[in-house]
Amino acid sequence: MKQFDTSLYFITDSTGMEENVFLYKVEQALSGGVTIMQIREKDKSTREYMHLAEKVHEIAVKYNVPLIVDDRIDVALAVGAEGVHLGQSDMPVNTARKIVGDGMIIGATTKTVVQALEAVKNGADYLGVGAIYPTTTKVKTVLTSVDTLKDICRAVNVPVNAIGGLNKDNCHVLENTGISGICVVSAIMKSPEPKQSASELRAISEKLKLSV
Ligand code: TZP
Ligand code: MG
Repeated sequence: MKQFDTSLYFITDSTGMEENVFLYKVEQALSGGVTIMQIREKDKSTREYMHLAEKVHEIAVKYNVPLIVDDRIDVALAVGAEGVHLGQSDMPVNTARKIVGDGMIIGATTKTVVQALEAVKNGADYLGVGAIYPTTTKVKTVLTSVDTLKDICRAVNVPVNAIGGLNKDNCHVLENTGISGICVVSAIMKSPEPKQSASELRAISEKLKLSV
């Protein structure tokens, strides 16, 4: 059985950052209480993506935090990451499952109950649902209502995380939704104090989970 905790799911974005600054932020975030992490790179070559994923994985292992690779099963397998995250335009979850086997975590982005049920039937271990709020992070997405988020949480038996524009001041809308955690990019990545932000967000997420 795969064990992972999605309470505070941190997604990285190295855009415009020197590698050492990026890696320092990642380590700070982990030391602040991130429970699961995703490396998400949209503009890197395969070689560059692998290089960064290897570095990030080395740090994540020290904190015993699983690393999920966005979009790329090949990169995830190559660096020995714990999982892969797939959107609606990426490789279908059932195909990915055949390739990676049962041991690897597969996450899926879903925006409707139909998509959520399909992803879980096909072998997804957790779902990301959003965007709950408009986001400044580079992504093709539309807003998902909190009601839809609730419906998805009720419909599936895997962890469901909310994503999109979330920060410490606006997570209260997620009370009583049934989520297992929150996903954030900029609330940690763009914070001048990533460790403190991660620690605050972790506490907020733990409290939200108790509101179910
Ligand atoms: N999918 C939906 S919103 C989003 C992704 C990857 C980006 C979330 O970034 P932020 O900075 O936490 O709003
Ligand atoms: Mg994707």
